[in-house]
Amino acid sequence: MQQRSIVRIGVPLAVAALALSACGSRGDSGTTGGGTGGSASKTVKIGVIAPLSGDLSALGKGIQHSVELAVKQANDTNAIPGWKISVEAVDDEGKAEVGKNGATKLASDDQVIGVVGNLNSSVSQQTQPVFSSAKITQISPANTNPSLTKGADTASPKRAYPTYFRTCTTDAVQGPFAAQYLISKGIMKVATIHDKKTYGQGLVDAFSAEFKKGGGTIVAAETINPDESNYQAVVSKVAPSAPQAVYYGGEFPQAGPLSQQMKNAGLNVPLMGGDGIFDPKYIDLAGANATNDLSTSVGAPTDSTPAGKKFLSEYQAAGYADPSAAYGGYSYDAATAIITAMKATLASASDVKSAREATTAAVGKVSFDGVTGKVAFDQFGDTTSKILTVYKVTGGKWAADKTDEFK
Ligand code: ABU
Repeated sequence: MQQRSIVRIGVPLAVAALALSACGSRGDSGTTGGGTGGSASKTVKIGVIAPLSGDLSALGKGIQHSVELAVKQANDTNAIPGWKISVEAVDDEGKAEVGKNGATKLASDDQVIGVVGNLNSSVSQQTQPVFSSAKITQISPANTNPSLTKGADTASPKRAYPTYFRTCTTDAVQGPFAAQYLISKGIMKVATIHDKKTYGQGLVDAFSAEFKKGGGTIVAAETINPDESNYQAVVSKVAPSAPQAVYYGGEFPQAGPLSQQMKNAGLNVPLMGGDGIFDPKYIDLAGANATNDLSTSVGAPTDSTPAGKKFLSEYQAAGYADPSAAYGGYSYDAATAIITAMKATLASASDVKSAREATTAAVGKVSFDGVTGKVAFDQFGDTTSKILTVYKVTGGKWAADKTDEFK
């Protein structure tokens, strides 16, 4: 038998905590402890905090199930003798306030040792202090805004929270990688548009600085309101500057319709964005004219490495209802980092809470070959990996065009 639970946090904190029991290893909604846990007598929890409902839920569920897979495998191999690991998933809806309430809920659970999440940088800005106060390790598989690790003053970087880590690289790398790619293709005039959120604005800033440094010209710089779906006004402002491409900072629910409305208005140039648009739903939303649109995403394509292929095959065999999506490998590696740390810190611990601080310290020292490559963290909590991929919409799918390490 496995413990399954789902917790959805509303504003104000309206908690619907539903505890279910189920057999088998499927985890198509809510949360699965997974695995046998051997003769475990004590329980430790890894939290997941991500959008499990709303526009970004496909990404969030990929995060949740990838953590569940890592936990199930750890329990099946009795990775931490005497302890059974279970997963507690909380829906942050991709919203800052909901995320903060969810973090508070997880932090109040004495069995939680670490969490994987959030997806959105703007949500993690609210959850970081909550987890830090509770000495709970937080590893994001998807946050790319640089300030989360290095603080707001990038000229004088200072670790923001000792409990925060991420397995994905940052927009300080992703934005310049995109700029260098466009310049290498002879695209020297670009219009930028962003959604005014932490991730989107930061990504456009990083892109623009590198693009100008490389001799390119930002011919227009506009913003959209992410709560709206009609972008005709911004397209009309950008089109007269005759850009060769539009660089968008934000996520696919807005980027897809923006691409479609650009093309329909005669602005028939590629839209390029970051990992926030790297999802099949972008192509569905953008429509037939999305061909040749571009995105970057963190790491190498998961199906391009032996470790990635193994992960995808095990994920599929586990029978989850949702794909692992853009951040599955990064989530699996984040959970593995916490489990690796727990192997040392729980061996002699009588309870979870007293092992939290040591677990954070141990996470900071992990070094292993994961699904996404070498998993290790620098002094800020950032991944040491700087590999990125440019994807191009080709034949109705995202196809990898260039994978490289950013230097
Ligand atoms: N990295 C893209 C989406 C998540 C974020 O807000 O950082």
